[in-house]
Amino acid sequence: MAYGSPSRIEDVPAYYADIRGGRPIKPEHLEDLVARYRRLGIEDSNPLNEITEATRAALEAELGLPVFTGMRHWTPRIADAVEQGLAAGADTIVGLVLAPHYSSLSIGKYRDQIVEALDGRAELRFVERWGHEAGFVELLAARLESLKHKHVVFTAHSLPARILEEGDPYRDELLETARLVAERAQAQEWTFSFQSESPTGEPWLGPDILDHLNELAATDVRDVVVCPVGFVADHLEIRWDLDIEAAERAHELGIRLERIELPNADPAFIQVLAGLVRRYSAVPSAE
Ligand code: FEC
Repeated sequence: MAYGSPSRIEDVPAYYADIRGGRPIKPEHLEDLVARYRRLGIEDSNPLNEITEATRAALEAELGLPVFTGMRHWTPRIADAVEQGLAAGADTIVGLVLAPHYSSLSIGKYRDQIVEALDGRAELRFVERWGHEAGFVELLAARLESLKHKHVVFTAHSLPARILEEGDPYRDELLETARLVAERAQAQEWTFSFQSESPTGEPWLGPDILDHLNELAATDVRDVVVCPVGFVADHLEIRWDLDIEAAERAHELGIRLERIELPNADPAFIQVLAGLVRRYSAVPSAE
């Protein structure tokens, strides 16, 4: 399961409406979103969804089992993937989200969609979290290897701050992945910040990467490498929020900013995903 991205530029309003779940959208927010997708070159096709398809195809080839893609906010929907799986004769379905850390507002929402779509018609083995998997930590650490002398900023998507009062494990899980990767890569100096806050009118988890760059500049940090730990592919939040917005802020502040390559459909990442599916398929009641 993946977040999903609009297929073409004219799909952006419907996609945004799906994300908002019926709540109103300010016209200026929609215009801004269309402009961001346009600047990333999404007109008649979307390379961001192609990465998800490449990941699906590589995982299917590695496992020798049918693998279907279901998007949380676009097509094919999670319900479509469930129907395809059932039509292929599945009596057990492993639900795996292409996002590593659990939050009730993230992985919990994917789970709600797959449980509802399945409606008890097959056994579901749902992977709730995988951000501390050794192979994932190793993959990110390897990408930091040649950059570890710089100040490392680990990032992940922000969420409304109220989740902390609800006891949500999201922030703790992210910090633990950051700590594990930093330790494995022997990073000398590292911090964590959130990114991609949405204009919903309530406080979100911080610090935001843009504010954090200001803080780093004030303490004379000049070489920064960003290591996103809460995303696995090059999509809008990476290619806009980091590669354009954060890069512009860093430039203004005199900071040299780089980021690691995301896992995308890298064979080493496919091995991590395949290992999870094998484990969850083999064990009657998943961890
Ligand atoms: O590349 C693409 O086209 C899709 C990029 C994309 C990813 C992504 C991942 C996450 N989101 C998460 C939470 C929220 C919450 C809201 C929210 C809003 C948006 C909007 C866009 C968007 N998100 Fe997203 N998210 C991506 C794209 N996200 C576009 C709406 C416009 C905007 O904010 O700029 C607020 C919803 C609301 O309005 O109520 C909450 C989380 C993740 C990481 C986990 C995952 O991938 O599932 C958490 C990729």
